[in-house]
Amino acid sequence: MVVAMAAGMLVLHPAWTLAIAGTAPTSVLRSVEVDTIVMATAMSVPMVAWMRYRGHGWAPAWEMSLAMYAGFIVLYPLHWAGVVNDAAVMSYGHVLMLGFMLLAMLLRRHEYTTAHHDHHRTSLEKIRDPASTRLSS
Ligand SMILES: [Cu+2]
Repeated sequence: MVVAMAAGMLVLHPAWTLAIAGTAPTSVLRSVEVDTIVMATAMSVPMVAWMRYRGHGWAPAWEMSLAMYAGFIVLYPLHWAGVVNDAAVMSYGHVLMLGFMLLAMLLRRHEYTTAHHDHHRTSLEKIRDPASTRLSS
């Protein structure tokens, strides 16, 4: 999951930087708010795709995306108050993001501790063949 996030960060975010290259330095598109929202989106899109591919439902995928945005958004008030600068919002936001992701995982411990293969199996299959639940990965 983190690999998918990093891939989005390394590919999609630079694409955005390139896209706004022609805008004025004072453009709202260059504000740290827009920049971090784009960053969170760039990291969420491949992450959601990866989670869906691994059999997670939409709800945990949205929660995980929310965690990406939340890390940055909670810093905006501090930024507006002049406590933290643009770079700090971007870097601390990534750290907080991981914290929120951990929280999202703890709230759905079962979802994330069960073998991935298990999401694809029906309850009936698990009842018929409970041993393989632990052995599959
Ligand atoms: Cu990032």
